[in-house]
Amino acid sequence: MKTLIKNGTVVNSTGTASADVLIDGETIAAVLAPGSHLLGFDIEKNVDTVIDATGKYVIPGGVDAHTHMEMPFGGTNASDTFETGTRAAAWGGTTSIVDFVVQYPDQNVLDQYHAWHEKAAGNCAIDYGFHQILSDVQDSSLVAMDELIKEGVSSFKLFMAYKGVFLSDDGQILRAFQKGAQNGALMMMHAENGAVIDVLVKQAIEAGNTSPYYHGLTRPWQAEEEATHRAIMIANLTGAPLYVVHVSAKQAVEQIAHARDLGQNVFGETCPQYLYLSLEEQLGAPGFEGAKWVCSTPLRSRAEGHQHHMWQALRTNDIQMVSTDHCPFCMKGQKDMGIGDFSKIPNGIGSVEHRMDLLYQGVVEGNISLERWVEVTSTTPSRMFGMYGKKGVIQPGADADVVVYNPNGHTSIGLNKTHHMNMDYSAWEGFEIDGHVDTVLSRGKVIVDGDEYVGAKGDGKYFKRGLSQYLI
Ligand code: DUC
Ligand code: ZN
Ligand code: ZN
Ligand code: ZN
Repeated sequence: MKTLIKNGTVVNSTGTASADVLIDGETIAAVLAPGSHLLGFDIEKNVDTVIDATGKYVIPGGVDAHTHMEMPFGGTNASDTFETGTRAAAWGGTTSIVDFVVQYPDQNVLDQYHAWHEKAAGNCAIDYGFHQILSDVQDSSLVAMDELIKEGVSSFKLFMAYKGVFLSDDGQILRAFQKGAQNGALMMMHAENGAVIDVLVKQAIEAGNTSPYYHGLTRPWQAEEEATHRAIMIANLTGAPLYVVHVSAKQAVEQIAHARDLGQNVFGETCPQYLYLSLEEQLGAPGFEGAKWVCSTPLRSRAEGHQHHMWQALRTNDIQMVSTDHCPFCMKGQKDMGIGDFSKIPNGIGSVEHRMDLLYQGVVEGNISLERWVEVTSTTPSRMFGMYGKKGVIQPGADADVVVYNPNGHTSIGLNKTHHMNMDYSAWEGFEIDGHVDTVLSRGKVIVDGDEYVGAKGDGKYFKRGLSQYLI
């Protein structure tokens, strides 16, 4: 099967050019001057399919490196399965995810890894890889880290919050980081001071402050800044590379920027919710509606300027990339467990479908360049997590994961508009995007054509990742 995407504007993180993209089977075979003939050979007459991308961008498919499909969490399961979540991702122009295998305390790391394969295999619309969450760092976990790297799991997430669920103490973090420094794994950190948060939460509930808004107030930026700093210091001490997930506070950004200025391998990820949404808007939501945006780290105050600062950090590379932390829950039957006690609201927002569009709106509004859009949503995630060459770039030899994006199209986001995630609300209701995902190819196969999903479950395959290709 040969496909020619002709007359488009190919956008890579390194630059933009008018070019045709020739796909042979699952792979990009050539990027050519528009209308070129190869050695007198008329390409267009010799392909099976021609996609006309006149006036459109041709970009590498999105790589969302932070998802939680069907994760057991907060007394329930994240509402998207690998099937529904990866299909929604495809609709939105994301062609790879890296999901988190969870080890809860007392669970065996490798058993969990195999269990995640069972959930995902044969169900995904797009390619997927795994990170491993370690909730209980013991000798066996450290041995498992070596084993998992051989399986293509080259990044490990630890938590400084969620006591009894995920929390590691600083000694455990040190040991895991020592292992990462030794075997080359990228260490990922949920950086919030859990002990401080737990007391603030208890005090708020006892004082009768039970509404969703208090979720944010009891997870203050100081708890994020302090934990980010502590993680950076433990990484510095051990020599492990560090990737801080879901950075929301501008003070945490400053910690990361400072460490980077000193030459340390420290990286930061933010999410669309920390660029667009705020604590004030959550406060303004009537009744229990604020639960829709309960996630951790929490939404931050717009008056304090976190969102503005985050866009800036994304431009200057103080923050390297944008993932979703896609962790969807329905209001009915899930989020509503926290009526009367915000601490019982399952933490998470669903965005896997909208990340490419939301960040493209950042291009339209002058917050990032076109090339930076591709870089933070596709190229850097691919390099960061050892997928570059195959994912995150339009070049010969890469997997033909390609999105034709129409800058003259429009996307209205909302529950009864574009919404394919398995949720009974949209955290992004009413967002209007001055662009549209027109066509999505996953390894050469068209899986989204216009507004129709034309792929099949099981199209997506496990991606065995290498070590990070982003280290200094
Ligand atoms: N934050 C969330 O919002 N959900 C899942 C776990 C996390 O760290
Ligand atoms: Zn987290
Ligand atoms: Zn997460
Ligand atoms: Zn559409």
